[in-house]
Amino acid sequence: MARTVITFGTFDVFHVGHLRVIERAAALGDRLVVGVSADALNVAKKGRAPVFSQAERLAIVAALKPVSEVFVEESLEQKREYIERYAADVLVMGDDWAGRFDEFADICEVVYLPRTPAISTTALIEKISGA
Ligand code: C2G
Repeated sequence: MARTVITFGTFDVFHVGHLRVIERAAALGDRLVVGVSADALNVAKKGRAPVFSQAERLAIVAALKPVSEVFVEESLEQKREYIERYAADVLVMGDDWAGRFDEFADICEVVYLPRTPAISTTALIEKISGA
């Protein structure tokens, strides 16, 4: 049976760290589904809107070869619902989230992948703005 992998993220100012985690997540199964966080979720949780809108971020992630399907992640609290809706066998997150999603180990495998070092959206924004 096909193995479905699910992952979540904002993927703002898309960079190679995002690409690598998506490639490694896809390699763990046959089909990768990606939840892209809503603009409203970012405003509520991080106190700022992403540089690129959710429609733009969704379009970028959906166009990637390893990605089978994308959806808008409306709330961090709906993970269990999303895992069930997409019948995910594996939940993948970068290890900045290590341990945070262990509660879903009853319905899927939970895997934390090492982050790509030395690159982040925040660092890129600072570099571009000359800070
Ligand atoms: N990532 C990575 N290496 C980097 C930067 C990011 O592997 N240098 C990974 C993160 O660990 C995450 C994914 O890329 O798995 C997306 O990162 P963000 O866009 O920062 O997503 P985040 O805001 O952490 O997700 O339910 C979670 C939310 O959607 C928030």
